[in-house]
Amino acid sequence: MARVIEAKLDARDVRIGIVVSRFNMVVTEKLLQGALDALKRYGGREENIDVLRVPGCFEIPFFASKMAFSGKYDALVCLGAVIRGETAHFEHIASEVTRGIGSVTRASKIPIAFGVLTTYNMEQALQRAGSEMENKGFEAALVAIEMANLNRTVL
Ligand code: INI
Repeated sequence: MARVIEAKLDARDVRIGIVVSRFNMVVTEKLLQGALDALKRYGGREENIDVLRVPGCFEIPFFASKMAFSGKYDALVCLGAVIRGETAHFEHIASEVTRGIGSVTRASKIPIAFGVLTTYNMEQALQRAGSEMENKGFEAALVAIEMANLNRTVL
């Protein structure tokens, strides 16, 4: 039989850092609420959860890096909303935050769940910031819990 390695969705003993951007706050606060709901639902304890707010998505990788290398967290959740404007600006922000978070998770070996929305308009963003599984913050927090536990296994 093949050995199957899976982790439980149990946040009781998991230290989570959340980096959330304030830009498009009407969306990102809902993502944050979703993430906190998921952590609570799966047993996460308030004293094990830190939330750090940054101005915009471009600033997320900087603090994600500091948190990831601090040794204080088992996993991070990055939350933000990049919404298309009139110019190509949003493409630069979207690619930089994605690339930045990817490099931080690989370099630090701390799992990071990517809860950054990239949408063409506010309506699409709000649709993805609803309740439970329709909330990308909720989904990202579940990924962080699973990855934190998986990271404690044999590998
Ligand atoms: N930041 C976002 O988080 N979302 C956006 O949609 C966005 N757009 O499109 O401009 C955005 N810009 C700000 C950026 O993240 C930085 O905060 C800013 O450039 C200062 O460094």
